[in-house]
Amino acid sequence: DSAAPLFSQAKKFEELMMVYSCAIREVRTKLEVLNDELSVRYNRNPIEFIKTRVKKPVSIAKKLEQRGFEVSIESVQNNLNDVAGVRVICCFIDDIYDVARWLAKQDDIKLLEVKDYIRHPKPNGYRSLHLIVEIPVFFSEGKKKMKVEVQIRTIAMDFWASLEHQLRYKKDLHDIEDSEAIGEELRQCAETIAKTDIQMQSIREKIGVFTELT
Ligand code: 0O2
Repeated sequence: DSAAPLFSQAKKFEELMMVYSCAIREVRTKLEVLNDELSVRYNRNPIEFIKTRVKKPVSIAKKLEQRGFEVSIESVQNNLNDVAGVRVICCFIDDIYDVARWLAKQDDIKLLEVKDYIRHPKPNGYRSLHLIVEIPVFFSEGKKKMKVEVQIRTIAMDFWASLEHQLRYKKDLHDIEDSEAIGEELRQCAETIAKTDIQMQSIREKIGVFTELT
């Protein structure tokens, strides 16, 4: 019986994670519907692929602690925006803004926040468009409004971010010699990739595909 409060907390946490994972499914479906419609109507596929994840309990606790918040179930919902994460990989830069606009204008979606790391890249070179949206999820006892972080990027931006993430997690860049030079090299790679993205976009415009659709 002394374990009862612990079990009850564990059950509540499991339920919260289930709700986040349902919210992810709702957003994913909306994006897939958009892509299917555009594919059939205009032979256009702005979304190359979608990755989703629910943040792991250890990462949730770490982020709350780092930010000075209490580590509790209520605190997760109140203080974290990225427990539910959807990553949308697009072909061209313009696709990113189109997808963001199409998603945000759906009337059951509330756009809470936009961080444009494409127009304003992070100092390390990171690029992506981040949206925090709120979406209702319907259950037997009513609906719950859940926050989902949607990261939208090109294939090229995803290539850089995935490798940089891997390198950063393998070893903390601050702990190694030449960390500044390595950071600068990574930033240069991001610049090169960004130039290529712009070039690909301009090639698409020259060929004239999809430009009639805005
Ligand atoms: P993981 O493992 O991807 O979940 P917020 O409280 O949400 O406003 P936060 O969390 O700093 O503040 O938000 P931000 O900077 O908009 O986005 C955080 C997420 O974006 C990260 O999640 C990464 O997924 C991605 N991201 C941001 N900066 C970088 C970067 O420099 N490199 C890479 N590879 N990804 C980045 P997490 O929780 O850090 O990690």
